[in-house]
Formats: sequence, structure tokens, C-alpha cells
Amino acid sequence: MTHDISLTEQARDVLITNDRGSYTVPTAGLYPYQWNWDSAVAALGFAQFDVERAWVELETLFQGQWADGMVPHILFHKNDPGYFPGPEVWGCEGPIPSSGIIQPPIAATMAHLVWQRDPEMGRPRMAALYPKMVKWHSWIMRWRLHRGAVCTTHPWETGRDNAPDWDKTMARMDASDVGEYTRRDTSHVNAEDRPTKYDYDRYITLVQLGRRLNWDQAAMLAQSPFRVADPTMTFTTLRAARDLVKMGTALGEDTQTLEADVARLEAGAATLWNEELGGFDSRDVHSGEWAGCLSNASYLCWFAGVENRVMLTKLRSIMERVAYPVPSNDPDAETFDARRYWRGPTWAIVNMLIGLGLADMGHEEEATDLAKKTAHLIKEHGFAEYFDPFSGAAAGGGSFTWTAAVWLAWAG
Ligand code: 2M8
Repeated sequence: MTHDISLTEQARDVLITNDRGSYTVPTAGLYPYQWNWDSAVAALGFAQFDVERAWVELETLFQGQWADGMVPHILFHKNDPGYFPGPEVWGCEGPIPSSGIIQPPIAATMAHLVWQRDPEMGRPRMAALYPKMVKWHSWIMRWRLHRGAVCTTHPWETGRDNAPDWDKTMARMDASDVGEYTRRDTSHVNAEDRPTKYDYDRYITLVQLGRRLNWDQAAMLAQSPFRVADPTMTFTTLRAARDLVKMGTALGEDTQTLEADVARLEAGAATLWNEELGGFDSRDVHSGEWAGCLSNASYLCWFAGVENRVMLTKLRSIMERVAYPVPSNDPDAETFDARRYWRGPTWAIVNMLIGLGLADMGHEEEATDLAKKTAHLIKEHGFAEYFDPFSGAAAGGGSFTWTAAVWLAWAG
């Protein structure tokens, strides 16, 4: 118990150390800016001991919202040469220098949870934030749907950068004109734990294309080779729609459009079911081809309020097969790599989203088991960015905001 109390203090310290005043960086050095879904989780972490600071985090994120409603994946508040690609590569013109893509829209869900910590104090803050969250949601519904599932236009948008989900799509891309550039990530952490140069060439090529097209969604829809309907974007958007309905109802707003969105997204989620794989999968919109990947995002179905017995059986099995579930890739897959970022390692943030969903859908036993195993992982191996699912060894950056926030809000 004493041990847990000290870990809670350490987790708070991680958040406070990564706090830059009105926003939180994922970790000093490697990620010196405000990342969208990291920040949403940071808000939930702060809400456990400083609700006011939690609201500020979300408000700062939405200060970066573009006029059309898009909320960028990175806000470059203060230039830092330690990260590539920086604002000069993206060439965006939002209210705060930013990237031109999004990230999984979990901010609405996190805002809903933050509000629950102190409903009275939070009411005016929520009233001000709500229309902005609805505007971002509408932007996603307008630009990113394919058969009701939500598409990603860049691997970075899903937050699962080098997941094998994108391998086939990336293999069809030509990145020969990318030119010279210097990565910064591999000067902060072990290159073996990071995406490869092959991947990076394609990430940067897509940034260059977006910039050339002035981040115009209609032009990108017509011209980008990368458009994949995926479980991360679809399940988090569906969950956001449900939470927006709840928040809107509590605020006395008309939620009819959002309710219709829920129905469209539910139908879209069903289109991600790959019968052959027996799981929720990513699907390339251009080729119609399945990725054939069972990832940790496949298990976000419950988070989205989607029940599935086959996935539950698979979850129970993976919880037995690896010491520290849920791995970001199926350990039996050829592409599995226990250390390389989103191709195998376990991520506390995704575990929390899966666990919240399991609890909501009445799977208490699995939810508790996952929270306990995540707590054990953090106790033994610290607030790392991610972990080897078999040994638990820490990987990537240390003193990581979302791992600390997960400890405070869910696992600890
Ligand atoms: C990772 O992504 C960034 C690009 O957005 C990177 O590697 O440079 C991912 O793990 C992503 O999910 C996360 O939000 C970000 C910051 O923690 O790092």
C-alpha cells in the first residue's frame, strides 16, 4: 500500500514535470509539444488531483482548433529543434502553429470524465467547450467516412504509427522523392525501438503531399494514396459521438444529429469486421484490401459500445498468452516485434481505453484483470512510453505523461 501511495506521488510528479503551464508534453526531449490524444489523457490524470488544471489542458488543445473545426495532432506552442518534423515542415496556418492531421478523438470522452469529477464547477467550462468538440466531430463526419467507418490519412493520425495495419498501403506508395531530412527521435531513444527509415520516408512523403495540397481535405481525398478505415479512428469517434450526446443532453442541447451519427458509425464499425481474421481490422479504402491485423485497437470495440463475443474470447486468450497484455500486434503474426513501437509492445493508454470499455459493457472481471496487470507492469517497470509484452521491459521515452495519467485515473 505504501508502495502504491509513493507511486501515486511519482505519477503526479511526472505530470507536474511535463506541465508547460497550460499544456503537457508527452515526455521531455523526445516529444516537446502538445499532442492531441496524449493531452486528453493528461487532462484525465490531472483531474484526479487538480480539476482546474485538467480543464485548462483541454481548453488549450481546442485553442488550436482550425476555422473549419479540425483539431490538430500536434500544437507547436514554442519551437523546439529536438523534434522532427516541426512547424516549418508542416506549413499549416491554424491559430497556433500545428500539424495538418488529427489523432484519435478521445478528447470528448476524457472531457466527459473530467466533468464527472466536479459537475458543478465544470458546467460553465463544459458549456464553452462543447460546441468546439461538436465542431471537430462534425469535421470528422464530413471528411473521413467510408461506408460509415472513419478513415485515417496518415499512420500518425491513428496514434499507432508503425502498426502493420499500414504495411500493404505503404508498400504501394512511392517515397523516392522525399529528399534529405534528419530524424530527431533516434537521437533521444534506441533506434531499434522506433519506426524504420522506410516508414519515415513514407510518413514525410505524406506530410509533403498534404502541404502541397494546402491540407485541403477534398484534394487529399482525391489525391492521397493513403486512406485506410481503421478501428482506432472508428471506435474512438463512435465513443465520442455517444459521449457528446450525453454531454449535450445534460446541457439542454439538441442532439438529434449526433444520435444519427451514432447510428452511422455503428454501421461503419460493422464494416471493419474481417470474418477470415475473426476480428476488427483495418481496410484500405482504395484497394478494398484487408490489413489482416489483430491489434490492440481491435479490442476497442467495447469502448465504442460495440459488443462482440468472438473478440471477448480472443481477449481472454491473449490475457493468458502474454504476461503483460494487451500487445499492439498478435504475437503469432509474422510482423510481431516485441520492442518495435506499435508492432508488438503494450501501451498503457490503449489498455485503459479497452478497460473502460469492458467495464461499461459489464465485463467487470476482464476489466479488473487488465487494470491489475497494467498496474503490475507500471510498478515493476516504471512510467515508460510502452513495454515489452512478455518481459515487461520499459521501452521508448521515460517519465511518460500518459502512463502516469493511466496510473492515476485507472490502474493505480
Ligand atoms: C507517437 O507519435 C509521434 C508522431 O505523432 C512520433 O512518433 O513522433 C505515437 O506513439 C502517438 O500515438 C503519440 O501520440 C505520440 C506522442 O506520445 O508519439
